[in-house]
Amino acid sequence: MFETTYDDCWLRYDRVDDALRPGYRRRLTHAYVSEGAPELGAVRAELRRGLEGLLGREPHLWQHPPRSVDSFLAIGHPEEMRPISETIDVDEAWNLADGGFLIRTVEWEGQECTVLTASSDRGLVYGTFHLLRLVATGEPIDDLDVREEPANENRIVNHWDNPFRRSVERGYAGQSIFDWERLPDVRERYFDYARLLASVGIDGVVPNNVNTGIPSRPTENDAVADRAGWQLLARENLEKLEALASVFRRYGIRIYLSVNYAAPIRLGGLETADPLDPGVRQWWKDKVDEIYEIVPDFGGFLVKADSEGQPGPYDYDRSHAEGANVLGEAFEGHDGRVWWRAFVYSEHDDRAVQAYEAFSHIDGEFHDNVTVQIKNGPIDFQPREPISTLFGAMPETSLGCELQLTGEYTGQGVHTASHVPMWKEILEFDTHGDGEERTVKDVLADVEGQGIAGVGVVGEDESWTGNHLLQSNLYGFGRLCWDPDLSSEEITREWARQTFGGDEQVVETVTDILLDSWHACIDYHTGGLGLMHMMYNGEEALENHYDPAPWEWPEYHGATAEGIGVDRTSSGSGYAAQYRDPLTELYDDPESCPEELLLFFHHLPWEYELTDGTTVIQRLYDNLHAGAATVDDLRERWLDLEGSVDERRHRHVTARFDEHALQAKRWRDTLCTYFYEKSGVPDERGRVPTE
Ligand code: GCV
Repeated sequence: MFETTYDDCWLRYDRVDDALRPGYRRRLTHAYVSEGAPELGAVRAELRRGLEGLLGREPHLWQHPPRSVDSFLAIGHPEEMRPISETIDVDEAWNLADGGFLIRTVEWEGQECTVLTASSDRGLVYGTFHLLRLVATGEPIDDLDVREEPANENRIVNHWDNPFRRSVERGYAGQSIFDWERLPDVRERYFDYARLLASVGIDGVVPNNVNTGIPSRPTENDAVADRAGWQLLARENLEKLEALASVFRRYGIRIYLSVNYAAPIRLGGLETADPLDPGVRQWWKDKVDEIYEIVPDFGGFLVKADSEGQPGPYDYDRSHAEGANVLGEAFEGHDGRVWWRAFVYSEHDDRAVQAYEAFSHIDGEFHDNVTVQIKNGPIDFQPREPISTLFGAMPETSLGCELQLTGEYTGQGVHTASHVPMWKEILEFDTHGDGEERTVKDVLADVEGQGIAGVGVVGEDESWTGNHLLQSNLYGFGRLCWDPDLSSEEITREWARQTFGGDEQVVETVTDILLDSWHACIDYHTGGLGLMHMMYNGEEALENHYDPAPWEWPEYHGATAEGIGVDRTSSGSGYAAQYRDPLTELYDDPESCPEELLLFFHHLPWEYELTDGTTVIQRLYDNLHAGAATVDDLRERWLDLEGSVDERRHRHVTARFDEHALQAKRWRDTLCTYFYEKSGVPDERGRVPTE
């Protein structure tokens, strides 16, 4: 089948330095790998590919311990192979969490041996990628004592891809890679995508959009509007799903589906989708049983209900717990889970308070196999938001955190904006859940069935992500889900080293560009004081959110002639009161509210003085200018790498930076002009907007 060409991303496996090669070769040229599960096939294939690239020589793969060599690698389950069972603590290995692995340097019968073992097949895959990463980043492997377990039980990418139509909602990297028309024929690209995901520990993929009603073609004609996401539950499509699952399964990744809450009506021909109706319950149960007959390791459902036009339990006057539980019950007896999104609006005027209103009072009412999936902030993936109050409000529920890898509001695949530092800030945020220190990452880690979901970023584009530098968001997402204690810098360096090779100046420059990019993005998109949602929406609403248009949604920034910001304190919209103490107090008072969120929580006079004596309006001007200036600087730093980065990728990223720099100025000038027109207060530094 015809395949477009595409990048290897961080799995380039470029040849390691001459000086290091002999040491690695000695340890890794001979590999004794167990057989059996499909994942072991993936392990062997990756070793061949990776070591050939890195060391210039394919490894010899053995079915028994190689006797005539000094040193070898052994990969398998604890009791399967003597070099492993006789050198490591078998119980320790079996007790590792699903996906965890050990890599140790041992001596066995006079030979040096690097053993890699795990309690699950996917653990062996992750361990193999880990070992290859050590080599690719030039780390020593002579005396390994690695013990890794994923911090989050579920690590899932949610694609907003519209099946058959192959468009991607909020996707900026070309068409969907998933070709439902041709499935069950599988594409090479599925394997490579699975490799990328598994290499950073991702274990689940939802291949279709949560908006399941988007028809296959933009048409009013019902006859051809019959192939939308909700139809993937139909038997003929489940067979296609199994073909996809069979590829991802090799890498320990499970496939899920976004489903439509009205499926019993649309697909099953019932008259209702009321969750308390016995016929509806039975329909979901039968459907789930049918799925498992076809896809034995099916992961579960993702549901967007009662949100932005999607059907849901409110249609029948039922709560979200009642709505989700009928699906949860259908999964009883199967190893699957329902991911129920909390992205739900309510009647309240302020969108920020709405999800909490819909969900906090039903904490503890969800079935064991339902996870409530909460967006990181209360609005919608803005460059910076306060953390959703729901993370501190549902201790009795399995929670999932939903992050966005794609850049709907952060430059849409054009702007270089690393989300990794933003995610770190989110995961480290202290919710004060039980009146004690409880960061979001602790809240997540404490309950069974928890996890992190990320809205996907890849498409048919050669770079996968629309911009080579944004591959780092996919990489960083996986790495942080696995280990939220890694620093943004460690993750970004690791990625840059594997993606751009060992030239230290390139690695350092790329790392610094990415680490500085998020703050720049906040500054020129928002002014850095907690404003947000000032983008253009327009006619083609679903495809926009790129250009600045602060006049479109005045309720989000609250600018008047007197002041700016939205009163979300306890006496305002009440959002601050949804936090646990002492956060409510902290945000309620403009004196203690962190400056970066000040105007999210407070409506203040334009000339309100900040701690250093600068006024609000002046700080907005300054930050907007600083953001755009930083983008110019990031672009310059990238241009300096000409000749050190291959021409193809250098040209591609340069073109993105050219547009990024223009667009950052457009945001700066539009917002400065708008704030000036509203406030009448000129920039004391005399900078005049050009637009
Ligand atoms: C998938 C925002 C986005 C929509 C998205 C929605 C959601 O409204 O703009 O494109 O729909 O969030 O998360 O469900």
